[in-house]
Amino acid sequence: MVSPRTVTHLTKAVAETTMILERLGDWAKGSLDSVGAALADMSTSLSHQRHRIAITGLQRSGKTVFVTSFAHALLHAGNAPRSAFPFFPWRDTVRDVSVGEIPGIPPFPYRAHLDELLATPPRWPAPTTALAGLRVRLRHDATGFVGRRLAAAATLDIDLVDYPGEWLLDLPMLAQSYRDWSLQMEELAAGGSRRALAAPWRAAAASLDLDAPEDAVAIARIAALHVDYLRRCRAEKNLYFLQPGRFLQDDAAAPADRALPFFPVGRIGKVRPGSNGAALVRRYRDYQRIVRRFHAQVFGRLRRQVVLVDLLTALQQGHESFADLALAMRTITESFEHLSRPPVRFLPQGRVDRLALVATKADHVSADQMHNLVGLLRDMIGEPFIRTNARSAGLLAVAAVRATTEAMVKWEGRSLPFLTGTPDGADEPQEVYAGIVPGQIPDAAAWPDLAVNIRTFRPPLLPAPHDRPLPHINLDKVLQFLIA
Ligand SMILES: Nc1nc2c(ncn2[C@@H]2O[C@H](COP(=O)(O)OP(=O)(O)O)[C@@H](O)[C@H]2O)c(=O)[nH]1
Ligand SMILES: [Mg+2]
Repeated sequence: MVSPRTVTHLTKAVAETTMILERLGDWAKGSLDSVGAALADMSTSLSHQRHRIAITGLQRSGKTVFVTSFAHALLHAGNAPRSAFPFFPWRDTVRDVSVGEIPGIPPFPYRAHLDELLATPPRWPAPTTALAGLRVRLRHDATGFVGRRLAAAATLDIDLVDYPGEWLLDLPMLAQSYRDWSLQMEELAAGGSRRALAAPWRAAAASLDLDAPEDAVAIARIAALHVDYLRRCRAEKNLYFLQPGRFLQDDAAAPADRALPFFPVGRIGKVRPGSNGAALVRRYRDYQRIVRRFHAQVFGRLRRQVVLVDLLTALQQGHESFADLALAMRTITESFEHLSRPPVRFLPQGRVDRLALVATKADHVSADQMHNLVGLLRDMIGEPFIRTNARSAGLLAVAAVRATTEAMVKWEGRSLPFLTGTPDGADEPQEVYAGIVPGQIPDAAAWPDLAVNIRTFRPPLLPAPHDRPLPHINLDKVLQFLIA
């Protein structure tokens, strides 16, 4: 006979074990290996097809807003007037559309983000840094010969996966030794506004005895100064080329993919076992292993990718910020080139079928500036890259959520396209002239004369529930490029 007390006891033990297992599951979920396993599953059939689209870009480039608006548009485009989302090839056949999770991938909180955009007053979604995904499932009417052959449920999944572009920024580290990487970082830290911000960690690193026995506390202290430097470069100077990217957003990684911190020391030579120098080299190699895992498990498995770039903010910040963004974007596009021709022997060969390069927040300028905005993006990415990838790479200017409207206003005898929107921090809509976007990267001397005036706006006030695509610019063209 089992006593009731034993039963209670056992039930409790089972419940606790289940909880621990669930927690372990959460812990593993989202690690690069488990995401890789989930992405590897591309099982489809004649009546069930799937497009998987990755959305990436540096922090604040607009990924969360893009995925939210894109998913919302897919949900509602079928019933909305054609003008709300002109390219939507399933308009006439779609029966129902739903949003769900991608098994094995941390869920993208679509509902919460949409609620923020549709709140009164509306808010931009809270910043996020982790990899997340969602599945939009479209079911089609089985009409016509093909439809009948495909049985009742012809299903199309459009999987959207949002991952940090900072992870791409780290890829060149795979081809660099700790010493080469350190020398490059020190050179970068010696110029421009980085110089002053770098002084504390550089002084501390200079006094570290590389041959002394490993002192984890001393290394942690200098590493903290170095991360502080990276943070300030981004927050205070709007710089973008910041490595190691993961140190700026450690919360984005599952515990399995977290690395012990390190920092550059270019004077490193032959290291003595058990020394500070050996610890730095070891930590760098461990970090490389995580980057390689990201490459093999995530990056290399995503055949259709969208890279978002917030050119306009960098343009407004000025020459140094823009040049740094250009450096970061070249690095990111190179990683796509290297996917098919790996520069390092141990990287598996991958392939991107389609790559959309998107200048975001296009509603910050007037429509007549779109052409220049795309020109600027083209100049930044580099003509050789675009030529060699011409079939698969496309350039677009997009606003995932359009926060402004446009009207011609007479000003000093001229008629100019003004934007109307509620600037951040203001309560009432205002008219703003955003000026002229240069069609290519301006020469150093031309920067002071740039006639561009980029403001940030609150999201548009929209009635909720909103059963049609949110106002946007060219969002449907991204879909067209990726699937047509
Ligand atoms: N006007 C406008 N602002 C946008 C748009 N997309 C993003 N933003 C702004 O850029 C910020 C960062 O966007 P978010 O999607 O969170 O970037 P993420 O870090 O790449 O996910 C938002 O909080 C908005 O202020 C857009 O389409 N139009
Ligand atoms: Mg985000």
